[in-house]
Amino acid sequence: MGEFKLKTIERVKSISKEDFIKNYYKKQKPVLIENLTNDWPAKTKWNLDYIQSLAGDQVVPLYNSKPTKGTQKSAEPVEHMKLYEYIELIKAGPTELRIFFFDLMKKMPILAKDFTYPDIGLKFFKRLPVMFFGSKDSKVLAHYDMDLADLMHFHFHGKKSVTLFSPDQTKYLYKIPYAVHNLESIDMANPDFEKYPALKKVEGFYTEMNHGEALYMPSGYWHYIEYLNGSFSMTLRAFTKKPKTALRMLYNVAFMRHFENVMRKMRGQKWIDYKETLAIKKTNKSIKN
Ligand SMILES: O=C(O)CCC(=O)C(=O)O
Repeated sequence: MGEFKLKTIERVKSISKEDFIKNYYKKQKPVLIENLTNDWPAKTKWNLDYIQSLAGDQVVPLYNSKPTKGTQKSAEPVEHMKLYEYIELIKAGPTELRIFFFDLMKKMPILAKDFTYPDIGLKFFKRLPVMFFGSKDSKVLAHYDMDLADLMHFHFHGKKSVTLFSPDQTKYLYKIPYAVHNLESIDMANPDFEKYPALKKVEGFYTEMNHGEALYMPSGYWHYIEYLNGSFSMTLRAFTKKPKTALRMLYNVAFMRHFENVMRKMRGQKWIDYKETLAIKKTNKSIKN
């Protein structure tokens, strides 16, 4: 067992557009901005009670942090629950169950009145603000977003820890082919360097997010997240302007994820096992070279 080499993510109180572009966006370097939401109504309004007051009867899919098996799709909910009841659950304490990619404009559009898109030099895609919920014991498996967007991630109500790895660390992370996550048997909180020797080489970034704080996660960055108590987040995304990245995004979204689901349907667990063996072989080879 061991610990990753992690640097603390730079933290600023506020930032100008010029500073953000020059020192973080252009360098594709993460930064945590404490006061980016200071002029948002959300900063004072958004908490679990408020979301609960808007929940009505809506039912939400819930995810845990276990890998999906056999012929299941790569991300499948483990159960469904009324949002109101789910929020009661995360208020009460530890649970693995998370809400993932809750489409704010479709499911709770009234929340769009409570925030504005920061004028920071990113061209945000305004149709897709998404929300995430969890509690102590909720873990988000290490992954990067397949649309390779630059992400501005905001946290509310409580606290969570975020570990990031830049795309150049992918070669050491035992990435699974045709997927955007790594080997799910790896405990990212307590990596086993004997079993997975390439992980010793991994370097990353770490921070803890509090209510109202914003974290810039550059395009293609891996994120591993642990909720430290009942809380929720929102991600705003800006698609890449770089042609090469745009092509990769298209491949991921238009081909890869469908191919993966077809292969799972056809070959089930055999396909998953085959890809895991390949990930181990390829990654271990990369440290020998
Ligand atoms: O914090 C979470 O629950 C997941 C966040 C995430 O994966 C994202 O913003 O892309």
